[in-house]
Amino acid sequence: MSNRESMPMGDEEVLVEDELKEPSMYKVFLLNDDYTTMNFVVSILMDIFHKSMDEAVRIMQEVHKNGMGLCGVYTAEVAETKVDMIRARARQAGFPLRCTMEEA
Ligand code: TYC
Repeated sequence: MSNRESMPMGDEEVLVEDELKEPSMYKVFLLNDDYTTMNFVVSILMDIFHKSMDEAVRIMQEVHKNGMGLCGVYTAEVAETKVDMIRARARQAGFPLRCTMEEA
């Protein structure tokens, strides 16, 4: 995005440019393990990532087969919130389910 034609670059203008930039986006991944049930992972994908049953099963199977799978791409704040929610639900249910986020 270019919003700085003929603008001087004092502190205020730098701030304006930053505010107009697209936010960085983050991929959220689920990681496989041998103990978390498939049903629990599907419910995480439906509840936290708003996937349909078919899509949730597809992503769960991909994680199970390949070790990790992409759940979605979000702004930093949304991605962090989803990661926190997954960890809280896994801890509460007693599953060692892990997840991670990385800049897209
Ligand atoms: N591998 C697990 C099992 O066989 C299922 C599973 C899928 C676990 C995806 C974690 O992120 C995961 N019960």
